[in-house]
Amino acid sequence: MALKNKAVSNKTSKSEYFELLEKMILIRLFEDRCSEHYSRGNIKGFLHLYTGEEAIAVGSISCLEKEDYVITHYRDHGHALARGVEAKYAMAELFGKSTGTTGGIGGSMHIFDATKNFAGGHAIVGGQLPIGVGLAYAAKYKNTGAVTLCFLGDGALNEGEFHESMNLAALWDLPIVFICENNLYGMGVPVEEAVAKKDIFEIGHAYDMPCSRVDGMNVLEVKEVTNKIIKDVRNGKGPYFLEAQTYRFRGHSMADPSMYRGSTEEELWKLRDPINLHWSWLKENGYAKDELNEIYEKMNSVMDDAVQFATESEFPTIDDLYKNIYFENVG
Ligand SMILES: Cc1ncc(C[n+]2csc(CCOP(=O)(O)OP(=O)(O)O)c2C)c(N)n1
Ligand SMILES: [Mg+2]
Repeated sequence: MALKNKAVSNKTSKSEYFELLEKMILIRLFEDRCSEHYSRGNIKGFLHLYTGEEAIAVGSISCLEKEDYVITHYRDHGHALARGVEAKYAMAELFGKSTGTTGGIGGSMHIFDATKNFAGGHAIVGGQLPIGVGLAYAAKYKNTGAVTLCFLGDGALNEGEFHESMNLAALWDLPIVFICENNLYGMGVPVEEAVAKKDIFEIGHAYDMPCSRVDGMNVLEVKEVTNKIIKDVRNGKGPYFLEAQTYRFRGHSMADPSMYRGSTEEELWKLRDPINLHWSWLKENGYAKDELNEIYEKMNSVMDDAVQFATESEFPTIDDLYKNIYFENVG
């Protein structure tokens, strides 16, 4: 495990550096509130938190334009917030309220916001991949210039549709970046017991797709690397496969006490907390002094508002269950 936070070239402005920090703290506090309200029974169903992995969504999504697309797996709160989905609508969705991003019908794993080109939140492992390829195909066909960032977990690497998606994306030279968030486990299964390829990013070679690995705990490195990739993809160089190495600081879901991994491993990774790493970098490089408490206060107040909004919103009605459904009467 590389423990150094690499310096990156100085093309990002001070306000952008702080924006990255704020976004990561926003996600961290959002997940803390989710955990609290799951325990209180206000959030029901499955809940998978993104705590520890914030730098990947924040660093990469910060490089996108408005017309670009983001699509992801079920651990989706971080990607949604990084893409600009407002915390109060995401929280209302988790509370199952009609003001949520999918009217309270989707829940934690299905946050969706067409106004932000955020195409979900998909609960089936690998299910987002062919849809992401479809978004990229549409962009190429319509010549919109949009790039699709398609996130997946290491667990999706063994799904057939991962390989079908990689193949079609490469065959058709589509403007898509696959970002594999390798957090070392798929539920409780260590990645080395599930994936035959040791250096995961090299799977891209099987499809003649350019590929590399990035430190997923270092927001500046993620930003710099994905920025270059996105530029190339936008300029017609075809798809890219990026492995981001990371770690989830909590169990797979709220129901998982994480008994399969050692506390030493967890503690070692927590030394590389992406928020602390970025904060230290900002201080060491003269960008920050003592603003951290103020940022936490500001983000905590965003969370207070989000929880209040979610609490005071109404549940959907029984009639809402029958809206937005495709069906064909074959009787
Ligand atoms: C097709 C399918 N198989 C199994 C599951 C059950 N399942 C939910 S999450 C998960 C593990 C996925 O791990 P990974 O992709 O590494 O994501 P992470 O939870 O580590 O972020 C599994 C097997 C599912 N949702 N879909
Ligand atoms: Mg995983």
